[in-house]
Amino acid sequence: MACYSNLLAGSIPASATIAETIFNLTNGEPMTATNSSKYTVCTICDIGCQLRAETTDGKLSRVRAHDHPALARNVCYKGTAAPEVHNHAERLTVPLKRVGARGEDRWEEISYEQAMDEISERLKKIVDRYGPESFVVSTSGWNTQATHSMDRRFMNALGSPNYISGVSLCAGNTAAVNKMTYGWFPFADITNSKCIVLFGHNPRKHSWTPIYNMINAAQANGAKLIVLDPRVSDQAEKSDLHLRLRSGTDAAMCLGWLNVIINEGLYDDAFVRDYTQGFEELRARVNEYPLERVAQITGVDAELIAESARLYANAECAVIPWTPITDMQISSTSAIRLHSILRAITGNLDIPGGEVLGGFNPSYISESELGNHDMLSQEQRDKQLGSDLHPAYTYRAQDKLADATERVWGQRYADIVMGCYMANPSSTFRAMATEQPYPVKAFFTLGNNSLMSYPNQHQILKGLMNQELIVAHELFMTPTAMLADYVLPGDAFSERNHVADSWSWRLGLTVSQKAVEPAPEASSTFQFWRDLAHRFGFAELFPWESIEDMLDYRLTPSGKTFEEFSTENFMYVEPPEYRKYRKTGFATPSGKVELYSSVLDELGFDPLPYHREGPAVSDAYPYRVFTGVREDAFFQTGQRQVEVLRKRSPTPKLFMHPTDAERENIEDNDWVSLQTETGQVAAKVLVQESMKEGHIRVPHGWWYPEMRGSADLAGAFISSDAVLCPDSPEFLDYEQGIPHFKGFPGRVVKLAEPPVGLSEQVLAG
Ligand SMILES: Nc1nc2c(c(=O)[nH]1)N[C@H]1C(S)=C(S)[C@@H](COP(=O)(O)OP(=O)(O)OC[C@H]3O[C@@H](n4cnc5c(=O)[nH]c(N)nc54)[C@H](O)[C@@H]3O)O[C@H]1N2
Ligand SMILES: Nc1nc2c(c(=O)[nH]1)N[C@H]1C(S)=C(S)[C@@H](COP(=O)(O)OP(=O)(O)OC[C@H]3O[C@@H](n4cnc5c(=O)[nH]c(N)nc54)[C@H](O)[C@@H]3O)O[C@H]1N2
Ligand code: SF4
Ligand SMILES: [Mo]
Repeated sequence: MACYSNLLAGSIPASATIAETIFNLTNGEPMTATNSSKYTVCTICDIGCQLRAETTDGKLSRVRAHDHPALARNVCYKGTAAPEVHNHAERLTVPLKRVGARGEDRWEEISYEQAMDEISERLKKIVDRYGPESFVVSTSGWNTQATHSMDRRFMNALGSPNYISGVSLCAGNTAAVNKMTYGWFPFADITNSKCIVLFGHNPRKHSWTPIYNMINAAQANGAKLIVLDPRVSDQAEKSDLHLRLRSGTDAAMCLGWLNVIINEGLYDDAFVRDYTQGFEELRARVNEYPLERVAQITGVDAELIAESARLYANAECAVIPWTPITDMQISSTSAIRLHSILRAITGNLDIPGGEVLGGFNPSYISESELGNHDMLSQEQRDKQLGSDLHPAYTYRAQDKLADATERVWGQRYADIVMGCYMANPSSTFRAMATEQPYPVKAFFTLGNNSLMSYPNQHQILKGLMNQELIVAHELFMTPTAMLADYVLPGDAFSERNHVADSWSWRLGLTVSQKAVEPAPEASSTFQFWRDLAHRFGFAELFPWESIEDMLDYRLTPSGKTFEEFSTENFMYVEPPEYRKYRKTGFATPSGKVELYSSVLDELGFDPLPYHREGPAVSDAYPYRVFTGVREDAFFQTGQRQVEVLRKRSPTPKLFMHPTDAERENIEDNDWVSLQTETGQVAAKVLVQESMKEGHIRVPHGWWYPEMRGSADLAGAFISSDAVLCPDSPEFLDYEQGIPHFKGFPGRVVKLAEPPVGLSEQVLAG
């Protein structure tokens, strides 16, 4: 069973025998879906469980767990709430055109055709006047899934390099940085691993459920669990070793581990000799981080650091699964590189129970290929915002990997998790606000609540207010959509066909079948880009009439149409192949694992990883604040209007340690204002022993849909973490320009009264 859940959740099983068994199970086995029950990939969160969707009278009526026993536990209560989300009374169904001032939230209803004609005319004028680089697209792509890189294809045909995404704070930027070390972004084979290391990452029953199930399965098979988290998180509670490091010190911790592993000779000698470059330089760097220094930086006992490093390095096979915690801190590039280096020198790359380098799926045309990145000229690439200062995930850095990517993976572009050729969001919003280094005047946001999903919300607002055209493609009227000129209603996952390939991260194709019809004037993001492209004269590049045509095209290498594919398989998994690098080398300029990064070196950055301390706490701002600790009831900024979910979590909560609360004279349930140099937000306090002293957690993504009409942008500035997070240079990681969300200085002030206008439900929550 463990192996099934592993494979079917998208990873690769340990033995070919098991793989083949499941391969045979899932291929050629007729599906049992009927007209009233379809296999559908849930996109309420971004882990993509395949579920069953049932319909009644043309409406989604029930979503339940998979009928395949191996998948039956991959479901959470957000997924089963899909009917409440998709049939919600506030779902957008008709295109809206702004009639009031920007942000005033007054609209007229228009047809899809009129909206597309007007959007296209207005965008053409902006591009004629300011150049194609004045056009920005922001999307996370998880939820709109049917984009298929059509956004990049359109932008590249037009000549705009300015694509930004929430994945710049998630797996997208991790993918880009991983490529610098070994040319791909691996997916951890957790289930078959003997040691799992979670740097903050905290999957639970209702948060990234398949990963939670994989960890449980591995632990049941005797795997050890090491958790590094300032808090006693759910995963920390069931760990073998818990290291309560100070937030924002993950890179230092990894350097400490490497110090132990290298100096005690716990690395894989032969692998290091044959497949890496820069080991001696790495050794010298690591020796700058003796355990006493690391203990001082991280606040963790030196002996515990050593013990955990040994446990990891001595395990027969071990994984450090992707974590967003190192995506969002000041030493992000170094921390991500350090994870890669640890995986490599301990011999865990591309082995069963280790970190699998999947490569492109040979049965499916990749988004990287569909993006048509070659169409974008060098002149336009050079204008990509932020690439001058922070190039790591921009074309400027990633193009240096193109030859190697082609040599090993057969294609020049590997846009894994859509995160490898992005502009820098902070630079982009600054350009939108200030028109420096050039004017940016059109902003399209699709399936992304941009206002609240990057740092420095005040600057984002300024940038949005300075636009001549904003288009939002959404299921609901969000604070970002309220700032738009046009709001287009999107279809939801139960309303479209799709084949999910996990954005080239994992080797597996998962069918998602349309169960119900979308509203007549709603569109998929595929349709949106296709229809816009046709109005721009790019019809030849967008020859598909429908998503199904596009899926037929993408499935060409499999020899099947979408219809055939989706009736024959609910899932298709490539048979595993390990240690492919023995034949091909790694997709880096040297062909080796680059412990010393030639790409960073060429770009003028430190080619070796290091720890950089974030801005220090002070008397004025005495706490280390981190954002996050995902809430079970919601995905990111979403679902606050869905009653069945909202009642599980009605109110934003700020966590404090009892000692800190006592010092501040604050009690459980008090309303407080959390303040930084950039802004302030309000939340209710939850005093928790499990918090680390001196640390404060602010939740992500809170706004109040119920305040629409009574508060500006439905209360988007009352409790949103993005208001607090600065993006001035001292808060940005050098190489990527990633903001420091894990340990920025802040203070707490008790409020005499809660913020005005909050509902009874929020006040009581
Ligand atoms: N300040 C701050 N910013 C962050 C983070 C943070 O912790 N703090 N976290 C970062 C991380 S880890 C991530 S993954 C990103 C996530 O960023 P996003 O993926 O943008 O996440 P959401 O906030 O859920 O916004 C998604 C929006 O898409 C809409 N939507 C859902 N399904 C569909 C659909 O099928 N079609 C269309 N058109 N719209 C749809 C939802 O209504 C919602 O408003 O944010 C990042 N940004
Ligand atoms: N229900 C639900 N599930 C979700 C999501 C959701 O919104 N809701 N979002 C999904 C997405 S897009 C993502 S990216 C993931 C994120 O989910 P996780 O990876 O679990 O991240 P968080 O829950 O934000 O934080 C996890 C832990 O990091 C710890 N932490 C804080 N600062 C630091 C630090 O500096 N170092 C270390 N080592 N630990 C630190 C916190 O104490 C917390 O326990 O969850 C996914 N799953
Ligand atoms: S974990 Fe829950 S919300 Fe996420 S994809 Fe699975 S069922 Fe959907
Ligand atoms: Mo994320």
